[in-house]
Amino acid sequence: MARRWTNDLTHDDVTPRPLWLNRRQIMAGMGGAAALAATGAPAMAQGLEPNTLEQISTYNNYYEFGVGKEDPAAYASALDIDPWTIRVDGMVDRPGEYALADLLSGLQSEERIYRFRCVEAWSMVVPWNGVELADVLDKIGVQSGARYVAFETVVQPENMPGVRSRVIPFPYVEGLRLDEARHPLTLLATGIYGQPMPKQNGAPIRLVVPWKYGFKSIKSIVRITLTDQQPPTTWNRLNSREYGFYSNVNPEVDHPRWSQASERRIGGGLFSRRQDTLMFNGYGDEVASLYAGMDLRENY
Ligand SMILES: Nc1nc2c(c(=O)[nH]1)N[C@H]1C(S)=C(S)[C@@H](COP(=O)(O)O)O[C@H]1N2
Ligand SMILES: [Mo]
Repeated sequence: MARRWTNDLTHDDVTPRPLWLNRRQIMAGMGGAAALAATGAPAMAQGLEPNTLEQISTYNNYYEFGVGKEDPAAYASALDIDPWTIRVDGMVDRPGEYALADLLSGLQSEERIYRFRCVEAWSMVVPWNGVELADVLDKIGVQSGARYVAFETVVQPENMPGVRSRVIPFPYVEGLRLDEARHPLTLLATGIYGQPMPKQNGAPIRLVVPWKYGFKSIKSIVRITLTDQQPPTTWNRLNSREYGFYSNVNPEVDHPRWSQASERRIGGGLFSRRQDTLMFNGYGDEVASLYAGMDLRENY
């Protein structure tokens, strides 16, 4: 079993009770926009209050269904997820076509409340359910020369309007260095709020790498490949100057077209202040050592 990571965000602790009370009391004592502006800021600055399932499943990026934030919720119901098979290949001891249930059988399911930061500078907090990717890697048996894990999303042209109109090249592909993939924070998520993953969020199984920009968290995975070469990734292929392989959340390295120093919290309300973006999205204590000695500006 992988080394377990102890969640710092739980349903009881995400927003410390005194903060909640304080915010409510302040809200009660003030009116309208001024109250929201004044009180939204300190509570939201914590960045730890989970978004609602409604918010998480109606504002999405899933280009296979279109480029609009509302397209996935509108069209993803057509995604065919039963049966679901994942092809495991490359430098592994036990390659093959795995039924999803077989790949996950015997693995410990976890709930993880993570910050989620899109490269477009919006963010949410999502309570995921899933397994540690490390446990899946142990199950398939990573061979000694492997250094990277590559992932691929399903392509169902008949069900995916964005694929039919070729808004970007498909299949969507992503990858992690093996030590990133093995990190206990890295999940293969199968649900949100204890419910099966909504199709628009990447049913039936998607990656979640909370210290990286959201596009690394590839949806609806049908292939996992172990390799000794850094694998191509969709956004890096499209624009390597704007989207690097690592794409760690970093408020000090701006996107060429916008600042990454702050973010808009989805559901924060019309008058809420933008919140500061945290180094490694707030997971620096856990993951900074993975990048020791690396120039994070070069390796964006
Ligand atoms: N296959 C696939 N995976 C994808 C994307 C996509 O377009 N296609 N978008 C990425 C981007 S840019 C983000 S921000 C997240 C959004 O995940 P969410 O809709 O669950 O919030 O999914 C990522 N994974
Ligand atoms: Mo994103």
